[in-house]
Amino acid sequence: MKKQWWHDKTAYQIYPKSFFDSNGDGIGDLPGILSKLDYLKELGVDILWLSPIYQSPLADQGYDISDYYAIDPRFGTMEDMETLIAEAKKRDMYILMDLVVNHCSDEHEWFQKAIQDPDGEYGNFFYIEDRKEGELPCNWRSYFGGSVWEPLPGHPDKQYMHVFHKKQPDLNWENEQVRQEVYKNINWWLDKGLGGFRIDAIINIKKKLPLRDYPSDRADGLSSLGDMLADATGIGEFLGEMARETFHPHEAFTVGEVFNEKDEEIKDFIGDDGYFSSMFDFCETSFGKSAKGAYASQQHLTPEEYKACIFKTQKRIGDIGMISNIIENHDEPRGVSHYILPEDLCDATKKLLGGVNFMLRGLPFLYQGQEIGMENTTVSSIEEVDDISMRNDYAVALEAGLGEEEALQAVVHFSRDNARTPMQWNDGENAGFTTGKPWLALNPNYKEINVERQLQEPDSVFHFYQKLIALRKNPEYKETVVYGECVPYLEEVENLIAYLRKGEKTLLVLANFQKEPRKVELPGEVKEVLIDNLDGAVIEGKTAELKGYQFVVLAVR
Ligand code: TEU
Ligand code: CA
Repeated sequence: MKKQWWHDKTAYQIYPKSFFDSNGDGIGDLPGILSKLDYLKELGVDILWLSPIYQSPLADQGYDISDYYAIDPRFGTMEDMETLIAEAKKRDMYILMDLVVNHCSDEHEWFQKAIQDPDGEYGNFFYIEDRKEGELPCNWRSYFGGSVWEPLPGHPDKQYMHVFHKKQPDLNWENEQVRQEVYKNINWWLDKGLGGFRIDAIINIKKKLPLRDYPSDRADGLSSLGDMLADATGIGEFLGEMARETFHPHEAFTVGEVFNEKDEEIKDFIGDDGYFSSMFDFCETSFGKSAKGAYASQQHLTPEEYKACIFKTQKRIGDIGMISNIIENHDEPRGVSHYILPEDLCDATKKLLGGVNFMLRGLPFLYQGQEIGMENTTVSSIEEVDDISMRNDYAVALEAGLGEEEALQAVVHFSRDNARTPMQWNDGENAGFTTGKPWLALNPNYKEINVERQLQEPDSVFHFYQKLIALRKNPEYKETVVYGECVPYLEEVENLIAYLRKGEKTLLVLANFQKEPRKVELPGEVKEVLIDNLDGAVIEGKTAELKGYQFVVLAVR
């Protein structure tokens, strides 16, 4: 694997709408992010991924872009964005934007022109089919529920495709002109000094054509998109072209939202000359999800299930490239509420989970609030829910025969609002997020869990993450933490997650994922305890005595 400038960095995802509101309108914004740059620097992160801030009707919270060259006024101005890039640079930090080009907004000029003249130039920017209402061109189901087909406004005999919401029409990547427009926009942003992009929903850009039905997997007669996407070969031609024309000449850092890649494709995606620099590991986020819907999906992973997922990915990736590791993002439950069983949830396990994930080989991505251990929120009625995905999950649960309360409880764990509640800065009004009315209700636990308090407490979750990040930058251990091989250790021992990192030095990561203490045989003599979530690890010769939920990183000989 060739070394790259970003390998030793730590990344952090910001969900701008919920990060910090500078002007009291209840919506987080770019000046808000700017005012928190020093906080992020203190934590130690280097790369900041901003979820979309482009002009958008916010039908899917900015993942529906109506102008790729404009900042939505709710988030700020182009000048604010330029200032943020410049101020980040001064602090040796890099800004990533979200590249959302599988689809645009139905309010984008291209789609408006397509509506005016579906047979003209812009009609071919989208997938538009001649078909009467009630007759579907094919039976694909959208990710947010219902058919991917929707009547084209003003044309009762035509329908357009949207694999997400109907306000997110899919762009036709088979059309060379669409691809050139996308590349032009990417280069325009990179020329402004952007560090790179997180690339949204990218596996959807290649459709299996000609259109045809796939076997239906629910009572609605529709088929989920998985089979079609697995059939649609040739995405590499688009991605290779995009990389050559944009990312590679700029040495941009890119991280793809890639699902279901085959083993033999890993090299093409993130190998030395891959389409992207990195991609996220979704092995554990997809674990236990049911084809029937969220209501039938598994709500927590046991330590054994979590362990199996992380090692599966580590083995698949090996030295081919650098995967990006997460415990959560803006689409997922809070990691601490998903990968820790409710009876085990406490500061010690939050640190343990964070530590296990962070020390894996790969680029660690933190999500805002993770550094203080933010948890899933509480919801008492569907009316309180903003997330369009959760609203659909709820409808699917009702259709499956669940009662209203039962349906709510069955899907709320997966609500995307869990990760989108405003950042908890202090224990004051609205957790210090806004002086106005927050766009989404805060998690009521902000009185206990907030940044101000954790900055004061030396053993807080915040300071634990700060130590992990500092270890990744420590000149003595950096090479091993960044490049060292990840070798599972005592893999079959239940509720123990342990692995070695073997580089110039050897590190041993031990996580006792149970409340009972245990003894662990060590592979060598311990030189130093580098990280300890409980302080006071007992090492006697070649044995470590771990307390319940203890997590340690040991330098071993
Ligand atoms: O998500 C893409 C995606 O494929 C889904 O699996 C995602 O988990 C979805 O939220 C299901 O609940 C990306 C973005 O991360 C997401 O926020 C957007 O809604 C989506 O693309 C459309 O742009
Ligand atoms: Ca604001």
